[in-house]
Amino acid sequence: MRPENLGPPLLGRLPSEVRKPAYDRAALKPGIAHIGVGAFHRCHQAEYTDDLLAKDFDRWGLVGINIRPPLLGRSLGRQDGLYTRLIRQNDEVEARIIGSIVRVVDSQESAAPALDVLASPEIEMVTMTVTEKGYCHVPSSGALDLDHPDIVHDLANPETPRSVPGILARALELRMAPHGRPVTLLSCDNIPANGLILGNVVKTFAERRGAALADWIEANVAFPSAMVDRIAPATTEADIDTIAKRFGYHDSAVVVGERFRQWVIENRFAGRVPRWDLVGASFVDDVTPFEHLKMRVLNGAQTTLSYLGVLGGFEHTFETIADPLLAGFVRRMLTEETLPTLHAVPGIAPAAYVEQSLSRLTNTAIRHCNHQIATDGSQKIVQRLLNPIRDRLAKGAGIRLLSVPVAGWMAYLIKASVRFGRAWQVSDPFAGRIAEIADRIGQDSKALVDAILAIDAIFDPSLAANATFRTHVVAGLDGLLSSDPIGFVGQVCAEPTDVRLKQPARSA
Ligand code: CS2
Repeated sequence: MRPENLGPPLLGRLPSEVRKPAYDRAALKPGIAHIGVGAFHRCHQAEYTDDLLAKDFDRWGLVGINIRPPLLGRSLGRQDGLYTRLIRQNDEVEARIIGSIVRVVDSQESAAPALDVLASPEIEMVTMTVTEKGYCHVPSSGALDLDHPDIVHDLANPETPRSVPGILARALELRMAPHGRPVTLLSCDNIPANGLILGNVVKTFAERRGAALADWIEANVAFPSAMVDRIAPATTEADIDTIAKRFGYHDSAVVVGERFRQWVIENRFAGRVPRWDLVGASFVDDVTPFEHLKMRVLNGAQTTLSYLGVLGGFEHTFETIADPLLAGFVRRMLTEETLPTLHAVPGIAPAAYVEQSLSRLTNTAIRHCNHQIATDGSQKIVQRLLNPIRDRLAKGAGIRLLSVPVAGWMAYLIKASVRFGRAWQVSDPFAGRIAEIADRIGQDSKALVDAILAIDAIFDPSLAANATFRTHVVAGLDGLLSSDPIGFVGQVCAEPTDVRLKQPARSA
């Protein structure tokens, strides 16, 4: 028999080891809207908000909105917004019910339900985790992609938008006339200068709707940048089973994360602000050094391990990093090539941060699939790999190690093509384009790299033209498409540092 569903009636009967909301949920008022209620949001912003409510500071309730699948009504909605947040650290398990989400809104079929919430005067903070591609920007430049099919649609039909920039611009238009209350739009995605990018795509869209809206946004809307961090993979059936077996109830919205969490938010707000800084978040003047550190080190390691891991036959991050050769590679890449590109970060010693990040990835209870991290690589490699590569090239420093995962991303998509035997299924906005290149060109690494580097939405033309970069990526792709990709990584590791740091003699 299926155990009882989680919901308000069950709260008083849960095992004592499961922590419950320490505040009166009935007293909460919607004040924050979040777009993109996935595992990460449930494990991060919603938990910080739950902490804040437990401190009895204000009555901020969260309204969770999904504009893409999955439906929220079927899981969180049926549980009145309640769900379990499990912290798993190897053998340790810590369960807590989060109560900060007071309402969920499914807006996949039409933007209207989302617009109702976002335009309402009681909402003063809108946070979002809509994935990198949700911003409809050109990854290499940050500009709004005016050729994006959803943007083309939304500019033609601004009252029935389907893209994030279109929905936000429409919501702001609906706020402007009736009540004009200011609002903060806070991006929580892993894109560099995420507040700037969000502000840029929304304002570019709004300008096309007229000067009045653009001017109102300029005066009343804030777009702070933020760095968010916690590893929280997509929920699996096994996680739902864990709750049933260990605690005796059914929770289809459970989320599993590591203990580590971090949230650094630029101190640039409009309207009232939830005091997340009272519960562990930091409000700072400049997020840039924090976001570079996190995206280049932690995310850079994850991306590297995901591609090398899939090519080497590993399923999860923790299994990939358990391979001494791959662990050695990623540590050297981060220490020798990535770290020198970082600026001082207040209170964080970079070398210790590398070790802490690598150690987080060894957590055997966090079953983060390599294919999940490998998803949408075209939207991730700029900030995780290409930006540090560009910084190093500008100083004449070596990039051989950082070039390997760039080739890894290419190999991952190439091997998904028909010509390369459809090794696995992939999801990336550029997957079709790269499969077409692979099908056309076949095994010639240099020709493959030439064609892929010509995609200027990912590779800015000056980087693509750099002979050192091209040479290393061609060598990397040759090695990773060979029958022994991990052997190739071993060869790269076996070469002494001074050789790696030399400029290659050959040019492409
Ligand atoms: C991961 C991130 O899937 C991915 O791209 O690299 O979700 C990562 O786990 C988070 O950024 C950690 O904070």
